[in-house]
Amino acid sequence: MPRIIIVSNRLPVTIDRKQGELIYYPSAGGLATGLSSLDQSFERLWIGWPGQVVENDTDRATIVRQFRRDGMIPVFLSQQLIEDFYEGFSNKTIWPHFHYFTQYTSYNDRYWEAYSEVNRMFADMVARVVAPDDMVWVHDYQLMLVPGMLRDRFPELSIGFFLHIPFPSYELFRTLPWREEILAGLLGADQLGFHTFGYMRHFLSSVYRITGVEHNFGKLIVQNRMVNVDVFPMGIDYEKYAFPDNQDVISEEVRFMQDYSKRMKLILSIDRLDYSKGIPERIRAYELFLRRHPQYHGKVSLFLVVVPSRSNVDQYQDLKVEIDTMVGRINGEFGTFYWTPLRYYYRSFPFHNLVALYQASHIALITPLRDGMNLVAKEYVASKQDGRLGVLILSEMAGAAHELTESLIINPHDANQFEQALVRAIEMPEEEQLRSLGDMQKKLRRYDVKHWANNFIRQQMDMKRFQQDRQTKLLSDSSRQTLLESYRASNSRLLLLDYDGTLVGFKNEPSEAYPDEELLEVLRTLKKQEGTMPVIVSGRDRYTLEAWFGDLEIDMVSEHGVWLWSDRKWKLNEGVIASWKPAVMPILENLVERTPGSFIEEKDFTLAWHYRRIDNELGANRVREIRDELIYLTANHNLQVLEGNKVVEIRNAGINKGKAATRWLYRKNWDFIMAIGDDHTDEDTFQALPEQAFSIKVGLMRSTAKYKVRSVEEARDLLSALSKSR
Ligand code: GDG
Repeated sequence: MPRIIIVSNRLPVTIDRKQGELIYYPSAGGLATGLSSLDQSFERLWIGWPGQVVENDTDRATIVRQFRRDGMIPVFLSQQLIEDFYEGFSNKTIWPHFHYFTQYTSYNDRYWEAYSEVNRMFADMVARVVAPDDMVWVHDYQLMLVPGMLRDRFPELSIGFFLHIPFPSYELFRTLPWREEILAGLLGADQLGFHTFGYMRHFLSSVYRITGVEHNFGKLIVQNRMVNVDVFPMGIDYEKYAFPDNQDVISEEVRFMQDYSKRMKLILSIDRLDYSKGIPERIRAYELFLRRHPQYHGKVSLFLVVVPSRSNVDQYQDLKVEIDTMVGRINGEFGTFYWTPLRYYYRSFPFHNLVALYQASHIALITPLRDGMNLVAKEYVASKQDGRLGVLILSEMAGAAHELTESLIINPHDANQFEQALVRAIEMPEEEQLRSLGDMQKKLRRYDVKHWANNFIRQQMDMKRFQQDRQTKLLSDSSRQTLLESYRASNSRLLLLDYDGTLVGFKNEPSEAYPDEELLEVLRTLKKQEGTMPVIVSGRDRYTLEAWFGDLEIDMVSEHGVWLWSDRKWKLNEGVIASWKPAVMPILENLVERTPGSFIEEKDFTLAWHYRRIDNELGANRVREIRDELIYLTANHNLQVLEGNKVVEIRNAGINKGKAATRWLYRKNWDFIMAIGDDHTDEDTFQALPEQAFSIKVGLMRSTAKYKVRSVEEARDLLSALSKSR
């Protein structure tokens, strides 16, 4: 039976001790609900920290046994590791940094070591239980190294990762001393998910700038493995908030508040104590509102719920003092014997009371300075059933703002806009409130947490299948054997060999990619074999090819087929002209003027603009810029514009490697033909081959070739085997 192994910092349970006895309560958070709705044919296993330090071996054994029954496996952490890994690196380094609070980022090697150690412990636990067909789904910023650690040990394992907090812009991410390690950890996954397109974009840009790996529509090739990066906005358990059961368990206190809401416009604010949530900014905006609008005094009240969190971290203690002081000041200044403008609760509420608060409040103020998604905003909207009214004022800095577009969206730093939104919310006509709520509810119902979890898992499964499909073309040991035998058994053999990216790897400077002695020796040996004809089919200029291979006396194609070299002479292909060059050259020169690091390569009948040493995005923008101009010119001169790997080439139409290859293909009745190449210009060669030929693509990208090899090394290895097989 296929299994999903969830790996998250916390298990969905709370452990407690009553009269010395260990007890635990399952806590159904959003993630647990989403997962429980997955196709029942999946078995589930959850690995995580149980939320308590447990030192005693007997207690540990009891917990392991009890948890096992519910499909959970605890990872026990010592007090020191919790301080350094959880409170330290996770909450004093990654959390502030990824939420743009770099002034709070702690750069501490001990924290980093603990972070690596705990990630290793989680990866070890997965390794102990995982089976080859399992899918692993790792969650959040505390465990970013786990995918990479698992990949090192299980090259074929299906691994997903979801980040619940923002991924910061490259400019911020780059300042972390551990940036390479973090990216390497994350890129161990087959699929990476983010709440918004913005976070995904930041991630892809960081990957490109730091590791040099480029993406194509969110797909990356990392060490010959394809990785899918996509947006999966997390939803809520809609039914649970829209139609809560057991409403009679609501406390007296909340009942009082429900009555209160009949006399007063209630404004609800609810968050964990966290500087990212913008609580002081919110209170300040409320103060401004009270100051500017005395007409609302006695008619509104802000219920400020702050849920205790991370109280061991200094900044959280400071924040608490700041909030306490502000609340005291406002109530002292504006409050009357009959009216408290701000009611402040520093604690959490049981679920049913929370929903009752959502239902009763007229306005919700959800205005974080940064927030990955923010589920409270979604829960508030969902709770407004049966004609209940409500207005959501939502920060544009929360991931949820991308979906809840019918709310009043504000910039939490702009106190004036904030204050105006409050007035608008108080005065908003009922029909408008109902319309906005209805529109948002439709989206929340459809894209709920079950949809989120199913969608992530389904795409992860598709990704695995896709990777396997690509692997099916890989030259297996037995196909390689067949190829070698067929080579040995034949008398006339044609080898069409691309050069750059096939026989040698790419270099920043094209002239540095010269052939090494080992390669020259293989080519020499092949050439000497009776009946073997190696031909180099390249896009390079003829002077370079002649200088490098002229002495070997092997045939060559240069400039993708403009020149053909046989019997120590170059022959020009018919119909090519160079009279168009003066018209195109100034366009490319202008580009070089404006783009330091790019350069023009002039061949006899081709002009190429190379941008491999400059920022890829800038290069791509420049290409877009000149495309129109070039298309106009090329139509008049019968030219073609080809966009290659960080190069744009302009040359005569009708010239390509496939056409050039036919000159050799039909020269003889070959009984063995093999073509090998790495980029799309080689596809023309592959397509020109007869059915029985062996076509081989270097790399895993899509190709019409019959077989693929993973790398230049594998391609050379094959060629070397051919050279030794006769
Ligand atoms: C991270 C990201 C992202 C809150 N107070 C009480 C209470 N809650 C529940 C809410 C909600 C959850 O806690 C809070 O979720 P958020 O999404 O708002 O925020 P984080 O905990 O910071 O979560 C965040 C999320 O991951 C998911 O990916 O949205 O951006 O920071 O469900 O209902 N529940 C109860 N009493 C309370 O007093 N019972």
